[in-house]
Amino acid sequence: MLTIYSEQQKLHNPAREFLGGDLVPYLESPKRLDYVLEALQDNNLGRIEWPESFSTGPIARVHRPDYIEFLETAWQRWHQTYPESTQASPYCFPHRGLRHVVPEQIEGALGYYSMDLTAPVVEGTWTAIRASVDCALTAQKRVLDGEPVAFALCRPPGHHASGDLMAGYCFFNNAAIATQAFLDQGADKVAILDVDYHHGHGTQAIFYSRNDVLFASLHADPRQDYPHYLGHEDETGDGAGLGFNLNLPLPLHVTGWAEYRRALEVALGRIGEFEPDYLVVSLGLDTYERDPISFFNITTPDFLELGHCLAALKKPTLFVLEGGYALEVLGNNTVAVLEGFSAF
Ligand code: OKP
Ligand code: ZN
Repeated sequence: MLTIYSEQQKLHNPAREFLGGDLVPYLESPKRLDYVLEALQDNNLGRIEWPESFSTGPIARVHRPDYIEFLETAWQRWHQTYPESTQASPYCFPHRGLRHVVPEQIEGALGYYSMDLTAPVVEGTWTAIRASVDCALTAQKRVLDGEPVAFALCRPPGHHASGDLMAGYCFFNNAAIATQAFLDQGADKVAILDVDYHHGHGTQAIFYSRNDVLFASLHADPRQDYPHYLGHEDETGDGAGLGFNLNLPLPLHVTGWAEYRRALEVALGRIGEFEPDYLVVSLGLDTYERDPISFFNITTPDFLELGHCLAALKKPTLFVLEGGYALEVLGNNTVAVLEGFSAF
């Protein structure tokens, strides 16, 4: 399987994140890429190529121009205000009853463009998030040009980023940008299947009133885990998009492969019925039984099975990496899905 990867993605390297009331080492670390690369190479999964560089044009199809400009300049503005600081984080948000106007000052602007504290901006963030989008768009282009399947080895991930909000380690929504690129280049319908443990609420929000994109997601019940405020079963789409959003929230601790597989069949059935031209998979490996921040019980052999199930759709498929934080097995779990897909 063709993989697209850029080393520049490692430049986003925050030291810490806020978790459980403390600052802890940043879980979404550049090392994730090394583990996946190593496993791809050890298992001879196929060619690994660098991405082409794209302009911000395809990003602007999904994200607001002021949000893109904010991300480009945020580090420099923060650095002028706090020269000693190594990462920019908001501390204050335009919550209920407050004005939704972008403040002039950087901290206020950071809060305006952030849903939470888990997407800090550092010196290398802009370069890395552009490279991550480049990986997704290059892999998308290869699939459009006839490659039956490609893997975008993206980092930072993207599925929590909406049109103008960063959240959950995500800045630009790689999967959404690639999906929109398929549509802009002639596709009529694209299905996104999000198998990350966390609900891809950014992707959902981006396509919520559209019927040319079906968004289907299997994830931890938002009543029990992040992103907490979106991802419920009754969110089925809006306007023309009604019926084109499928959420399958699953309970923590008791969800193993048998339960997961049943929900997966529902999602695959709906995708089959939708008859998409392309399938985009938001591939999170944090459903893994020993993931440090997640509570499903999916094993490495289950991931192989997941790959098989996805291949049964028989659609040109773009895999985009999202989460997965059990570092030592992240590579093997990723390879399991991709091998399961190819072996079908
Ligand atoms: C990003 B991706 C819950 C902490 C949640 C943020 C998780 C972001 C996940 N106790 N922290 O979907 O893997
Ligand atoms: Zn996740």
